[in-house]
Amino acid sequence: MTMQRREVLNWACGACVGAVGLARAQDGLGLNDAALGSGRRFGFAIDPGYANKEPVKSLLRQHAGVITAENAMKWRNIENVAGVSDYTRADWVADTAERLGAALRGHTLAWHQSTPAYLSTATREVFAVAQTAHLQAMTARYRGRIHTWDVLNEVIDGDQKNKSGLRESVLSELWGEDRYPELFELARASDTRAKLAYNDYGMEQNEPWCERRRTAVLRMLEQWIKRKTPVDVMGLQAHLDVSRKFSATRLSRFFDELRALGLGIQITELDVRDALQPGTVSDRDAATAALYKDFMDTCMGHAAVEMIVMWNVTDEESWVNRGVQAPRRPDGQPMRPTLFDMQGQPKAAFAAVAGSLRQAAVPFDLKNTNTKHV
Ligand code: 9MR
Repeated sequence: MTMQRREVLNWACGACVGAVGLARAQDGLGLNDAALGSGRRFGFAIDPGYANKEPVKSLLRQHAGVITAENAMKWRNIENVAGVSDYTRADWVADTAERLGAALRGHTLAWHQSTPAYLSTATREVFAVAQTAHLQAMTARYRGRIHTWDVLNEVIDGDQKNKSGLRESVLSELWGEDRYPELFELARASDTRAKLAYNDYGMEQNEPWCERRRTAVLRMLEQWIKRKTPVDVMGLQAHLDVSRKFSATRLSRFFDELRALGLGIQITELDVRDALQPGTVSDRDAATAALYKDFMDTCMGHAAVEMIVMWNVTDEESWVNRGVQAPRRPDGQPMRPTLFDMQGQPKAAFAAVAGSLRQAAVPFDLKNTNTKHV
């Protein structure tokens, strides 16, 4: 299928979702309704544990036009024991997206952190067979339902000593860096309609380490595209931090650089950490809202940015307040990274994001993305 034809199908698929969105747009309250005004989508990553409970359930009904499975589609969660796959939770997320009339992002087919533990000591041959089988099973099972697959996640390590800027991991060791493009070829062969994304973090702010990561990712993508790898989208996770510098000019230039490679851009895991931000809750919320606004205005000012997905819905279930890896605030308070507080009430960040979506300076331009390299 030609890229143009695939784009038409993607667009048609989007139009169905849009019809649901338009019906809701009358009340003007939904974030996805606001995003549709400039041809974009807005949504959230969810997991079954909390997404079927209030207040998350109602917030999704009101605001979600895209759904990503926070954990349910990860390989380790599907196949924890060799040869035994359980798709119950992944299916629930896919069905929930459908019930909401939302597009579905598949996350993620290959990632060092989601490789099942039983494979960590596998030979390269055994690993290659297992990774291929997993990718093919997932893309076949959800074929026709996925808007975009995160094919490969987080292989950049701008700080590593090796010149390639790529991360050393179980994936680089057992699959091989030189074979990353094959993951996209396998995904395209199995699902010709889904857009295929490379997804990574730490490239949105204006810090030297972000600059190194941007340089490394552009170099990697350029090489892939030269060898005709079917990568359509750069997924920018956008786990932002209010204590880090931000430059709209620099981020916009990075968007230009990605677009010059023919790539679309999706913001895939947006949230704002405030672990080091001092002051009262309302001071912290004001600083967070200001960064949300600057970031969102930059995204809404660029034609290649197609969608914005938040990582979690409320501060209550946000990953930054959960799990061992969560960096804690010195005052012991939870962070306030999402648009809704612990009770699901909108915060200053909600108003900032809603305003940005409504006043988008530039519409998403389908024509000028995904066309050069296929
Ligand atoms: O939010 C996710 C958390 O619940 C999981 O424990 C963790 C490991 O699977 O993954 C988190 O999500 C990550 C995402 O898959 C990739 N980008 C970074 C996200 C936050 O760590």
